[in-house]
Formats: sequence, structure tokens, C-alpha cells
Amino acid sequence: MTIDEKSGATTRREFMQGSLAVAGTLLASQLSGPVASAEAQPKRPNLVFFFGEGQRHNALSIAGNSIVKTPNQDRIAREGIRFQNAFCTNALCAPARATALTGLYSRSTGALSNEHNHVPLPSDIPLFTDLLREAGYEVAILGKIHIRNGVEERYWDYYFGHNSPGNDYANPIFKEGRRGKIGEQKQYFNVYPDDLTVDRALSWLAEDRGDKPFCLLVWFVAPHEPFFRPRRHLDLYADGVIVPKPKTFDDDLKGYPGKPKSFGEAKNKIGTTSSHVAASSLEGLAKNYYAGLVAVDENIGRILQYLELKNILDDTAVVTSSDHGFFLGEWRMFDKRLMHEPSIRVPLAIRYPKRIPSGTVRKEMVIDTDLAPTLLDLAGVTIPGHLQGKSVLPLAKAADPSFRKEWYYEYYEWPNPEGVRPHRGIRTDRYKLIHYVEDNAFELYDLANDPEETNNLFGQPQSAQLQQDLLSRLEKLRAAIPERKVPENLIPAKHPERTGPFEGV
Ligand SMILES: [Ca+2]
Repeated sequence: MTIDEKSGATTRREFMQGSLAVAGTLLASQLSGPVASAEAQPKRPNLVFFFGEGQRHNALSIAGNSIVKTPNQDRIAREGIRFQNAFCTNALCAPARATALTGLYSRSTGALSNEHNHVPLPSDIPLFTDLLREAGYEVAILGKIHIRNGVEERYWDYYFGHNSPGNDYANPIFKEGRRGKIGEQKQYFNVYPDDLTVDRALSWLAEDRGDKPFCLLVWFVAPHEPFFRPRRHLDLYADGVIVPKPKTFDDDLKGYPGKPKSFGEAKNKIGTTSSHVAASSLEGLAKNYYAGLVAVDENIGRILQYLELKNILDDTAVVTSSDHGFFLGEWRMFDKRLMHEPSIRVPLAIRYPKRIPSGTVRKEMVIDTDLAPTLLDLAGVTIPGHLQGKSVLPLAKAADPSFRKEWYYEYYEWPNPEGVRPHRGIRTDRYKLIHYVEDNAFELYDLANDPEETNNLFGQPQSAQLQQDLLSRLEKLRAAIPERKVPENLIPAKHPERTGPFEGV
């Protein structure tokens, strides 16, 4: 499969494209060869990777949230390492999940948006779980997968998943599979999907696999829209809980001062988006959102409890994060997609006492392309050179201010009911520049002095040099990421306002 053959590529770009292709070849040859013997390797930890759905970085009690209580995620963080500046690189379900599994940007996976129903995740890109399997791991993925055409086709020792964005919270639908074969879709009745997912995960954990280590991915669907709660939490937050109103909530009524049209016209607004009636009020939305996260935390606790009872918790590296963040009323928004802080910041914590001292907290910027290399590193498996992130485990030993100075953000999906237009951007530890590519509009923030992104500095005379510098760095970052060209006939319907499919994106 070709990557990008149309542009006058730089040497760096050609090199990276080449390395990506080599990685694919490597995987194919490894998969056809003998599977590595687990006995020949030193004892490797089990891996559990909990992936949240739109969980904000501060939707954790350990992060200071005054409403939601998350004792189990707090425990993972408290007994391991917690990253206070973790981010996703494309705040949307399907692309973020493809990134988590591959360690590559959307630009390189080709899984650009939720709407690419027929675009496969290219088979020559290994998932980190493919590499773990070659190294002798049993691999399982359960819950909300939402990477169409790409994950069901891979080998899983156990699969119990669905590809819908939100599933049916009362009567969920799943496919189940074993040893590389996935069965037909089946509906289950009167059960909360994440409860059922964890029931299945616990059953799979209890199976005899001899000395083989396991890698278990439990990916939750709550609190995705329509934000249904489990029945046991119907009354949670019924009385006396005040949902704080963000200070930008009423910017909607003021015409979004300082923001470009592309931002102001986004339709993911609480109370006014007719296609999203489940977000009709901030209070209702926030309480349902947090109640869903309480159920997620309880289910994480069920797995931790099992590992503890079996006396394998300390032999298991536990990672918990989320695909992207979520607006809870900032600029009257819900949902995600945009490059603003509530949308791109995610939780990230890892517990593995053999390599991570308890109580470690780090401020370095880590991103979702780091997940796959980190999980491979935890397993002691060589990290392939084509991965675009890096293991965060060195930060468990010592802080490293040079770990990452800046990173690239991208968002492609268009058209969409949320009315969020394609954009890309650069975030450094202090600044953020966002470029809406269709109308060539920009936002620029000094996050040190303006963490809530209220004062758009773009175009202001005192920012001229800064914005030029950031624009140039943004282009360099983008050019260094190889592009997986999406076949023209598989690109979603052209929006009338677009100048061309993905033109300039
Ligand atoms: Ca999501």
C-alpha cells in the first residue's frame, strides 16, 4: 500500500515513509514465522490497559475534582505515576483509538475520522498487541473498540467488542471472538455495557493460560452520549450538588469575543444543538457524565480486586487513560474535537511497582502516541523505530524537562453535525497556536498567563514574531509525520463548503 506519493517530499519525510513501510514488512515476516517462546524470555509482566471514553483530565478525585469520586483510578495513580500534562493528538473516538493501538498519528494511520467507515486501518501497520503476541503474550480487547475495519481483522485470543460510538446502554450489542475468529453480532438485554464488558474480562482472566503473560485491554463506553447511567446510580448527585458554570459559558451570548468564525460556529453547544438533545442542560449533562464515570471507576476496581485476590497485582502493569477529553460547558460546549484544553487533556496513570515508585507525579507533556511504546516497554519488547511516540517510563526514574518541547495536533472530520471544522495546531509547554485550514483562521494563546484560553493573541502586533515562529514550527512538525494517503473513493461525502477533499488539511 502506498503512503503519500504526490508531494515533493523532504528527505526526512521519505525516510520516515520508508521506515513505516519496512515496519509493515517486518510485521508480515514476523507473523509468518514461529511465535517467540515465552519460556525463553525473562518473566514479563501482565498488562492491563483501561481506556476511558472522553474522560477529562480532571474528572478524577485525585486531580481535585469536587464532584466525581474515583477511588480506584486514584489508587493506580497514587501507587504509581500520574501525568498532569497528558494529551491526545486528535480528539475524536476512532482516530484516537487507532493512535493508541499503533503509536502513530492519524496522519500516518489514515484513520482520520469517525466517518471513514470503509477505510481500513492499513494491515501493514502493526498494533502494539500484535507485537506483544509475537513475544508470547495472550491478547484480549473488550468494550468500545470503535475502529471500524481494522481491529476485528487482527488476531485476538479473546475479543468482546463493539464499534458503535455509544452502543445501547440498556440492551447493548457486542461481537465475541476467540483465537482469531470473531462471531456474529449479538444483543444482550437489561445490562449496562461496561458491566457486561468487565464480567467477560474477569471470566477471561480466570482461564488457564499456563505461564503465558496476558495483555488485557478494557475500553469503556460510558460516559459517551447519550450519557445513560447504570440503574444503580440513578439518584447520584440528586441533591445538593452544584455544577460549576465555567467562566466562558456565556461567551456564546457575547458572540465569542476574540475567537474566529470557525470556533464560534461550532454546533456542539449545550442546550441549542437539536441533534444532541441529551446535552440540553449543563447540570443534567455534567451529573450524567460523572455518574457514568463512577461506574467506570467501579469496574476498574473489580479488575484490580481480582488481580489482588489472585496475588498478581504487582506482577501486572496497569495503565489508565482516555481517548480524549470533554467540554463541560466551557464556551457552552460539550463534546470534544477542538484543540482547546478541556478537549485535548486526558488522564494518564500507570501502576507497576517493579519499575515505578509510588506517588510519582510528572509535569512533562506526554501524548497518546506514547501509549503503544510505553506498553511495549513495560513488556520488555523492543519498540519498533517507526513509532512516533516514545516510552514515558524513563520519567518514572527522574523528571526530564527536555522530554518533549512541543507537539502536533490534528483534526480532520468534516462535515459533521457538531460543526467543528478541520484544524491543526502546535502546543508547547507555554503556547498554543490553532490553524483552521479552510478559512485560514487562527487562535494563539499564552497558556502560562491565560490557561483558560480567553485572550486570542493572533494578529496582535506584540505577537507577530511569536506567531511566525510557531507557524514555522507547526509546519516542521507536520512535515515530519508521514502521510497515509486515503483513497479518493473512500473519502466521506464532500461538504458543499469544502474546496476539495482534504485539500489543505
Ligand atoms: Ca470518544
